[in-house]
Amino acid sequence: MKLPISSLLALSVLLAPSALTAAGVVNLFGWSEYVPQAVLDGFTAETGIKVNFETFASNEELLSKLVAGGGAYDLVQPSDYAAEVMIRRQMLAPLDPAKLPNLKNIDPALMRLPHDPAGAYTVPYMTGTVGIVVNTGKVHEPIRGYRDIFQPKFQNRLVVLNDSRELVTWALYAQGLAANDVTPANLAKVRPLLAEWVKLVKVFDSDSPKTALLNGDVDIGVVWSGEAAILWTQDRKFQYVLPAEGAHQFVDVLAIPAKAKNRDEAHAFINYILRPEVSRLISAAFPYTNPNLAARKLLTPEELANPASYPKGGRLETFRDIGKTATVIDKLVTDLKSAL
Ligand code: N2P
Repeated sequence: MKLPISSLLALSVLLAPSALTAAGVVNLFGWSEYVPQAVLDGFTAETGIKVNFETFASNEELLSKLVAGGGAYDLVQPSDYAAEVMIRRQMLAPLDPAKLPNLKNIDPALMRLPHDPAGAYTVPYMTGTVGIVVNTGKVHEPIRGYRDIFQPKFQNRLVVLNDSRELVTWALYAQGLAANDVTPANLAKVRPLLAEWVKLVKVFDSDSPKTALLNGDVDIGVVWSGEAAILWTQDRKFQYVLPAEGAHQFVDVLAIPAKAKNRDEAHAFINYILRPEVSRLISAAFPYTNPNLAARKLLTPEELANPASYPKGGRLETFRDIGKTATVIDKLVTDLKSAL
């Protein structure tokens, strides 16, 4: 039997659902509020590859799950310093550049950073900062840094990230120290300060700290820049401030665990999100700093003018792998919180 081309095409459309199931799966472990559902759906619609998506709210949560051997993930989304830990512990598979032609879109300045000097294991997803967001409708005094907000007058008016390393970093900065100066002596120094700070906080939330600000439950936050950027799009009264003492800058990446089974699918996903028109959708939903220069060209002037997404100036530092001290920091903050 000879079929015309048109009916063959029709037939392939009819067969598509079974072709979809045959096309495989990718198990993604990523940050909450960071990967738009539309992007996952778009990838599946085009490739037939199903995405199983699980989320975490801190690098330490990601690391402890993977170190314990949990989760059969094909793709993970650590920040720079957590990727550094995973590379050191041989927990990541080298990427195949031949399967990532869209990598050319990434800002070269964000490749081969200290966490992955050879650029062999990681692809930048989004970058951002951690800063202060102020509801200027409620707070009229000038806010420049951590010392201005962690004050008794703002007790119960603060939301901060539920993240031990972040909290300790802000206290280090407030004492004139650097983000990675986590010596036992410096931790002893920040402990009394942090003990006071945690008493002032109303909400600890890393997933969606914007919510408490939007609801008017609190007036000041120390949050991921993308959260502050969303608030600014909702209402210009939410102003973003990079703390004068210093601020954390992160480069969040995609990487493939060494034990991943579906490596081709994982590469296909990475290459998909590196497309400018896909990457711009990520920016539209979660307006962090987009490292994809081709995607940046597609952003609107308003998106590029968002002061939280594309801040100017600032004394910025990235985190480094601090080895076992990470556990010490976690215990310190957990102890202070449980004393509340
Ligand atoms: C997304 C948080 C991502 C930024 N909710 C933290 N590196």
